[in-house]
Amino acid sequence: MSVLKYIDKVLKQTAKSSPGQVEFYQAAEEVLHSLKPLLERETKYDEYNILERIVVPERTIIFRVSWVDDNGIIQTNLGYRVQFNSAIGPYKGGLRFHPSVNLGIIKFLGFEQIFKNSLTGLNIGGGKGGSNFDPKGKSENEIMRFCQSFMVELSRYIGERRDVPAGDIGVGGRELGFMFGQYKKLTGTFEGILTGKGLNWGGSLGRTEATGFGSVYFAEHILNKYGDSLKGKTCAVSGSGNVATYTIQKLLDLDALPVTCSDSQGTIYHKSGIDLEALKAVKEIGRKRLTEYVKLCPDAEYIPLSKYPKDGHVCWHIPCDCAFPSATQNELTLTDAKALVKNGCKLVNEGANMPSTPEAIEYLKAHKVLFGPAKAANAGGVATSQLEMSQNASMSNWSFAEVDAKLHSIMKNIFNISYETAKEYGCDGDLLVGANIAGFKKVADSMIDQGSV
Ligand code: NDP
Ligand code: 2IT
Repeated sequence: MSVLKYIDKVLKQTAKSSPGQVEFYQAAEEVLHSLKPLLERETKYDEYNILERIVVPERTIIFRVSWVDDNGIIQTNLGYRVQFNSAIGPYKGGLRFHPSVNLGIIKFLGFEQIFKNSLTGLNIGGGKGGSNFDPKGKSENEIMRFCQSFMVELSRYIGERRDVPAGDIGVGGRELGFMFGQYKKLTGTFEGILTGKGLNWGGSLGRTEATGFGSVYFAEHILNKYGDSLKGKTCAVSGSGNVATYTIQKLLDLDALPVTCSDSQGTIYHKSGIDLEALKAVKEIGRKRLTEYVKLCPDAEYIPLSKYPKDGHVCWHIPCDCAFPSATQNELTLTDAKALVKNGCKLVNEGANMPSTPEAIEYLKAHKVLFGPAKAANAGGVATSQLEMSQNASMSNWSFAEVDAKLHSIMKNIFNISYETAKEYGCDGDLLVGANIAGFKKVADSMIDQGSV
């Protein structure tokens, strides 16, 4: 069977067995198509039915989460944990709490996580979980009760050598604390079953900053390869959560000029540069909307959703040299890619998971915009989670400088392996293909070694 026929056969089976899971199908289609140069050279993946196996999670857990709101009413949400692939290590990946969460979204994230985790060079398998619970507008006590209820079920399936969840959209230090406390109460043990923990109770210095910092280190490696750097570059950033905030912080450290950030209601355009302290005061500390930012920085502009271009995100229509989508999936569309190209953007570096649509990626590629694919560019977060696991296992605490140095070296390795693999397979400069092939090979070869499991 030709390679294309093999890929199409598996994608057809995937569509049939995962009806309506559009984000998962999108992720699978991208990965499988990008493996073409590898599959043309190596027939073993076909012989061992690796593609058929790798698109199916090893285990999918869906559970009810009932919790009591502040009015004494019992509310019900759905909880998920998809344990996708454990060929190279225990399942590892975040938990997302957002009303849009469904099985297809968790499967897309878990599937991406397999290859991302492999790229870090560390021994971590791929998993993801979450809930359609909406933390917005909930009191602290409601969030605590939800997290406790969620952990009652999740606790049956996790373990420091089994499955180690972390944060993602809507899940940060506060939520992880409530979940960790509940796990401890349920089991009577103090174990590193989550990462992103507080510094007083087993967390690692540098984990909070890691995804954003790592994303910027990755972007800097790309630019350096082409004889350029971030210094002096105007940068558009979307999102204003964990990844966006620390992307902005590192861009400022490197003398770049981040001029935007956004939340689900609107975008800030601050031409003289985002004020990091104001952003943290509003979002990280205050947990408020970005409309508050302009009260602290009156020279900044707030652009509400109603003024966004049709099918687009206004962030990408503001002239920039480099774009850092750091909010959510499919937030950078073809319309946006066209605006970026028109305004002379040189680099798109994906801090979020799958933020660019396939059409946008194709357009950026055709117009020679440098591209840092999500699996590589945002892998610094999960890599630092593994550093947290290492510290927990050895009962030690590393300094911020030590963790940051390791993060630097991991991001450099991820860039090198993505770049070199692309070259080896005749796709010079295509980091997306390079990252997908490099991430896949290690997992697929391990699956072959481990037999028909
Ligand atoms: P946060 O919850 O801290 O922040 C998310 C940000 O994105 C918020 O500004 C939020 O706005 C915005 N956002 C979320 N959903 C939507 C949506 N549907 N439409 C528009 N805006 C939206 O999450 P993180 O910063 O942790 O995660 C951001 C991205 O990075 C996600 O794709 C995540 O999967 C990815 N990622 C995260 C890692 C981590 O370590 N945290 C590691 C690797 C990737 P609002 O507050 O209005 O909802
Ligand atoms: O998408 C991701 O890589 C994360 N949300 C972080 C996962 C982790 O285990 O730190």
